[in-house]
Amino acid sequence: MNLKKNIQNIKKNYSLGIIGGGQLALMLAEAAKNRGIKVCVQTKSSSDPAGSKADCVIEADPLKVKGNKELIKECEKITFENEWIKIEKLNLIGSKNIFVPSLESIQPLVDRISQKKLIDRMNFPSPKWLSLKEFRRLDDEEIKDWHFPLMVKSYKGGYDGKGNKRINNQDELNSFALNANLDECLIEEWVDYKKELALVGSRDFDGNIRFFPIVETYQKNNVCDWVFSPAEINYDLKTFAINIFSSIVNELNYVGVMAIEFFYGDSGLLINEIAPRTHNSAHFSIEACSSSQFDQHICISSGIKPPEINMHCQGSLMINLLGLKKKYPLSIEKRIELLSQIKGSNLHWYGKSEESPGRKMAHITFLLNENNHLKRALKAKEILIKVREIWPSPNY
Ligand code: AIR
Repeated sequence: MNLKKNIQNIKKNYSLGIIGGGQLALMLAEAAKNRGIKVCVQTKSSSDPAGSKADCVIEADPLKVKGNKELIKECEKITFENEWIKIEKLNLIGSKNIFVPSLESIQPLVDRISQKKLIDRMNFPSPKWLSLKEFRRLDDEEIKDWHFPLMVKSYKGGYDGKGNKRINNQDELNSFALNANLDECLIEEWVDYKKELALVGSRDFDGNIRFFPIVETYQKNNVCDWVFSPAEINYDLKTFAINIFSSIVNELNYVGVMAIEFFYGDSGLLINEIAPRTHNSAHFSIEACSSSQFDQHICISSGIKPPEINMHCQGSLMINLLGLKKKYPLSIEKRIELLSQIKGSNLHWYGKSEESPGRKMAHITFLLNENNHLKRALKAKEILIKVREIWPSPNY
């Protein structure tokens, strides 16, 4: 497939189409603009975040084939900003070679069960799991290997902890199972990890893999609260994570940006989740790196060789700004004004029309120039306190 030729010789109106129009599509569209690449976005409304930066908006539900077909008509290549897609329907459209990453390569990643099966097949460590149906059939002997608390997760659509539930005892499990669709849930062992880590990288059409620094992420109520980069980890751990990433993208012949979230603790490194897209844990790369995750994905999906990735500062702190309750005393305008006054702040406002508790409304990044981890961690703590005085994490 000669993508380079496509880009120089564009026959359609837009180089790239993006299915979905949230904040990830917004930041992809911004990166495309920086490179003079024209993008068209398929999203429900042109007032969705990406609508303001895209060169064209197809106002259609991203899951509807009619809109997908229109997008395909307009764009040389099509990419995704999230994995809530109906691959079976896209497969039927008959323009398979237009998708980057390919439908085949994301197929095993779009639902949790097929992801887990892939991880198991490759013998990579991850929390023990069973489908809820299988779990309910365990006999008295088999169930002894499982201990409460347990985690139930829905197969699909589970992002930011949506569809996850901690189950503390047998009664809770029984009442959960009564109301749940057993075919749509899995049970996972509870992991007492010390840290959460994430690795985001890209793979281009020639098979070259590039990485952002491994980061430490911190979640509150299952949603990412802040991301500190680089994580303080030893060489072996870093190499293991990089090996896992490379093996997975190579196995799938995956092209584009991918993210892997890990737990790290007494059981070592465990894969938590794989996201076939740009990811919250690499937003810091917009300011901190020579090429951001969005730039990498835009380049690769429109057939341009992506630049190498270098971090041009010692570290960074990215803080998510999640929607608060209506009665929060500071207006959004005031919060933005105060946050922008903090020295070194880089605020990214997503332009969502409605603030609801926990919704990702914006993020703010600070570069850290202290020359050792401890000093950076102290500085990050200081910044986090300042930011949270203005815009706290929601307590639902
Ligand atoms: N997203 C995709 N997967 C995980 C996340 N957070 C981003 C995408 C999507 C947006 O979140 O950009 O469009 C949806 O945000 P919301 O606030 O409408 O739920």
